[in-house]
Amino acid sequence: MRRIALLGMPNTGKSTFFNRITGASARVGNWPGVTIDLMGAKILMGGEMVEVVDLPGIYDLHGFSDDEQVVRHFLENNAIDLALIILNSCQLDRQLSLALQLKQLNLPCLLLLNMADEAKRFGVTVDAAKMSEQLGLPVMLMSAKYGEGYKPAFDAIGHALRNSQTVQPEQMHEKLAAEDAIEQKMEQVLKSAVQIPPRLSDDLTTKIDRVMLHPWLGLPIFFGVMYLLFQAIFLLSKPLQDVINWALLGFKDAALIPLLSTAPTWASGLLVDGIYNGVGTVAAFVPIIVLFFLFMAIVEDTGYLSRAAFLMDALMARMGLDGRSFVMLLLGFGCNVPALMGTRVMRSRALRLLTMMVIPLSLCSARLQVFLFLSAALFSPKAAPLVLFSLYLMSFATAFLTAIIFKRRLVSHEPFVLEMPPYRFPTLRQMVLRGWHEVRHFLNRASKFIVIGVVLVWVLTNFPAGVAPGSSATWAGQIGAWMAPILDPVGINNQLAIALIFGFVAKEIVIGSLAVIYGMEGAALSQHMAGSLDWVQAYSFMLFTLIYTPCLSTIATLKSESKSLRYVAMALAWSLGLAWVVSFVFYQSARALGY
Ligand SMILES: Nc1nc2c(ncn2[C@@H]2O[C@H](COP(=O)(O)OP(=O)(O)OP(=O)(O)O)[C@@H](O)[C@H]2O)c(=O)[nH]1
Ligand SMILES: [Mg+2]
Repeated sequence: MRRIALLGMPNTGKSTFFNRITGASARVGNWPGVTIDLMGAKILMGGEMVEVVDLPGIYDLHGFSDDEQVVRHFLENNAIDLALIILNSCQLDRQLSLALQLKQLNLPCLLLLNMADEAKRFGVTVDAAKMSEQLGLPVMLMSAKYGEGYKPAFDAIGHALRNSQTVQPEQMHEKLAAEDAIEQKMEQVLKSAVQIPPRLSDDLTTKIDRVMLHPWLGLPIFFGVMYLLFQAIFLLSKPLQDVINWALLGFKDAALIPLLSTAPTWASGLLVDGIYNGVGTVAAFVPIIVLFFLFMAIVEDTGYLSRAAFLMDALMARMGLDGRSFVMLLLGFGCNVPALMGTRVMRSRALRLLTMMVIPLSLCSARLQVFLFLSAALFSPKAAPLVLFSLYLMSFATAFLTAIIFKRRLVSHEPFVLEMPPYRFPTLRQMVLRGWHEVRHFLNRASKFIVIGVVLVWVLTNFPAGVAPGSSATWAGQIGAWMAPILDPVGINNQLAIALIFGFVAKEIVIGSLAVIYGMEGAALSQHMAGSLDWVQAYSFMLFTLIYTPCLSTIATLKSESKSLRYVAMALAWSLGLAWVVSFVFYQSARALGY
């Protein structure tokens, strides 16, 4: 099969183009370093199957950050039929050198000058024909996001592919010591084919940034924006969640229970009390998770995250981190795994390790489900949002504390140069792709972890045979009793202890397993929990859930990204210890105060 590789600097629209040409839903965002790993997809082109590979952005072919290594490793191990070099038309003066470097690899190349729409807006003009003539490569001007010039570019790719010959890795070579020649060539091409005004006329970005990056107002505005965002998410998702709960309950009563009336008790118990209640309780949170990711995607795609990095950089530096670490913490609110992988753009290993140490404390959307559920069950509608807010604060507080404690061991001297991309606005198409991606991600996790988790919980709470389900004689009860000496002092009872064990695998299972343990779901489960726990216990449990350990996927990612078992063990031991101490202090103080 023939292969096309997408190469270029970060944030030039490679993934946007990849999504357009393959119909995939690769992550797109308006800051450098969104793609951190390769992603391939197959398409039919001129009657044959072609693999298109999206790669992380690179500044230089000889760069040494982990995402640049990914690209080098790819080039060293794969035959390529066509290199699509994607450049930002507005930054040709900085980016053309990479194209010339790549051309020296002796790969068949095609140059795509992306963001033609912005070039027009900012007053940059490019003569693609002249550039093509000078470089001896096909050059196409287009806009991957809005589709202008896409069709001719697509045809040109087909044409180039038909005329190209596969290049094996060992055939790629580069005449080194050609830096000067590259500079000269670049000057020449720029002079004859590109006109860049002395100042790019992006009034909009300048105007918005005058407010958003204001020395005093910047941070308050940032937190205000985040606050409104969360309010909007909760407001919009509540009715959706109610509809799902209603439908799930309706289906159970009208179809599932009658259908299983003749089945043996254990089978209907496993199917209804185990799988259906467990997965259903988790599924009710899908709308909020999807909305959450959509809103995050908007923030990401506008370029506001780069501003957040800028605003927080000085504060983060005091904790041994930098502005990018803060952005990764924010991304961790969605899911810790991509946030951990996003640290690949950092060149200093110490900085990377320190950032990866704090990311697992970021309150991810799976933990959010647990907190939404418990705060709605145990607190008044007025108090519940405050409870959630306090947990977000705790998430930051514990992350910062962790950084302060570990910064002496992990000292970095990497200077941080931040690029401020212009503001861009996501299109509906991009939003739909992103939303769909998250739904699929949930279904994937549901089928893997959540079903297995709730089935195991059901087994633990119903066996050995003959004991009363959920009683202290079950295996779950025995495990709970065994853990009691550690968890009693923090107010976590036996049932909650079982949920915590499974939360180790995936946090979604926590509420799923509570549904199974108590044998009910939805409103009935909330009411029951409200009757059997008081708010001090619930809050202590939430604190513990927030801090004690990230999920199994996060731990696996920590291991694969750090390549150090010792580091992972240290991160785990630290968070477990911290969780216990924080919950203990809270629980005992609250009790001492008479709550
Ligand atoms: N105005 C405009 N914006 C674009 C265009 N193509 C992509 N973008 C935006 O540019 C930003 C970067 O796009 P990505 O596709 O994530 O860029 P990338 O090259 O994959 O970036 P990395 O993965 O970080 O290397 C996003 O905000 C896109 O929406 C375009 O043709 N015009
Ligand atoms: Mg990308």
